Amino acid sequence: MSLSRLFDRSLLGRASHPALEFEDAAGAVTHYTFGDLERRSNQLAAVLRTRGVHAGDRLAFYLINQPAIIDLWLACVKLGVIVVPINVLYREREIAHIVQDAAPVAVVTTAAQASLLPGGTAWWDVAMLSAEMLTASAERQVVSLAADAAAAIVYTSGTTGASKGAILTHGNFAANALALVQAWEITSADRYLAVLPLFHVHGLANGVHVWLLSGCHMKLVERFEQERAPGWFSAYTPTLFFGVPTMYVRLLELPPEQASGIGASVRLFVSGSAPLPAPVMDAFRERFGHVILERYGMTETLMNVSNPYHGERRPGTVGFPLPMTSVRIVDESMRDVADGTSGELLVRGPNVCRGYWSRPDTEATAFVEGWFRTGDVGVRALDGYITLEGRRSDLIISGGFNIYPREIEELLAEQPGIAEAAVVGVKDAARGEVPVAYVVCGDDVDLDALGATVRTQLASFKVPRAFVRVPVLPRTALGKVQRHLLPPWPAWTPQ
Ligand code: MLC
Ligand code: AMP
Repeated sequence: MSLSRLFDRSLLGRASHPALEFEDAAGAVTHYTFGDLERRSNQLAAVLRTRGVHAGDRLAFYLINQPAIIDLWLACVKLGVIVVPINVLYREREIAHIVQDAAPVAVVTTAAQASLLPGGTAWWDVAMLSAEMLTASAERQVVSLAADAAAAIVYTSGTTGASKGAILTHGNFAANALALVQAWEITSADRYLAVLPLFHVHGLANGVHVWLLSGCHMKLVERFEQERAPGWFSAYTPTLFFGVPTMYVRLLELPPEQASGIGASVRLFVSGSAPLPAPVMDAFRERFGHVILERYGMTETLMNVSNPYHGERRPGTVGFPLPMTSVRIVDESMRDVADGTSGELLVRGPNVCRGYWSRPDTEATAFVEGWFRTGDVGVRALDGYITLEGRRSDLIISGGFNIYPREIEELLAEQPGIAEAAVVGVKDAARGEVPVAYVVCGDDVDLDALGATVRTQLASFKVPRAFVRVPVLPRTALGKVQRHLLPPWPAWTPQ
């Protein structure tokens, strides 16, 4: 069962239909039919075969949104090659871990971005691949695969500081796409405005896959830009928009007449990847005339729970389990709690990843009797609506991007003069949360210089908003840092 068979109803069945338009940062637009995408992916598959890439090999990409990612994804799906997306905001330290762990044949990137890869990383220029494709055979070859064959390894920040690669199978992606198309009533008549990065499952597994499965039309842009968004909405008139809460916060800054104009063309706005504050949902309904549909997912499980398409989309909740997905809420002893009582969410279904790449140790703790431990804490109301209340870990989500404090703390502790550090998430109106670092160091350590150093080594969203000098970190008798006892920021100023 190759995912590619699921996409055939569009790639083959709707070959002559317009499929994709891509607008680059300069505003130039290119158009593709489904037939074009079918041909291009066959040609790229031929190029990859010539370069010795086979089923089961890993191939990474480190690219800003562009059609080449679609070509690459489809070519790899057809060949059974395992794709490893790398966040384009990651820097050498973060990429080194992924490249070392997944051991891809190469990283597909641009000549400019290649300078950010760790020394010695094998990389292929996306422009060269595209040029080679033009003269390659367009003959279709689809490798026959089992549903549990890996299609992608997607790295997700791990509690240990180093991220882990969730192995997502052809079956996982297929189940997710089928569930969403059914639940959100997506058809070939839809027009999807794709602003989410394609290196995360929100943009890839939800966005790209519902487009390819339903055969609707997609407008892809390099990234969400607040200033350009009104123009995209008015010129493209999408019916479908998927975003993270930060994007909705940014859209609320538009003047009311622009907001109601945007609302007029759209059928469905979906939010996920981070909590959507109820006031944002209320303000959006007032300004755009739409009740945003909030859903809940994870890299490891794809989508789990969604508010209903028909019926009440209840603010502050994520709704009901999606078709084929089961959810339990359990206490510390893994016993089911009663409705109305908080507990950890466990998930089971064809959407849940096979495990972590080369990490049998973490698999043992991630699954309990076949149920995946999400680490998210929530409660189910008597009428079934699930509300997420927090997380068991220290995960910070900023603009929909995940940050594990431990990774930043380890980097800070490596810097000269820093004895130790603790990173916490503080509330931010636009991004949900932002990291703030508390560092134990003498007055001779220049905190501005420290910030500049961190900026060169971590993705920009992980760079602490502020560095606060403290004499000591508050700890429990067992030595665990008590983050809640750290002086509040920004009210507190260093002595
Ligand atoms: C931000 N930047 C990007 C980028 N997003 N660069 C390339 N691609 C992107 N998608 C860069 C900017 O160029 C800038 O760089 C810096 O980051 C800050 O950008 P900003 O626009 O000022 O930030 P902000 O207004 O906060 O908006 C950021 C955002 C972004 C909301 C557009 O955070 C975003 O795209 N978030 C989506 C995250 C996502 O897809 N998560 C899904 C995870 S899957 P510089 O150099 O100028 O600093 C998951 C499962 C699930 O969680 O349930 O979905
Ligand atoms: P990631 O590892 O990037 O896939 O992030 C997954 C995490 O994002 C989940 O474990 C949740 O903590 C969080 N998340 C996703 N959707 C929502 C949502 N609608 N509300 C609150 N948190 C969410």
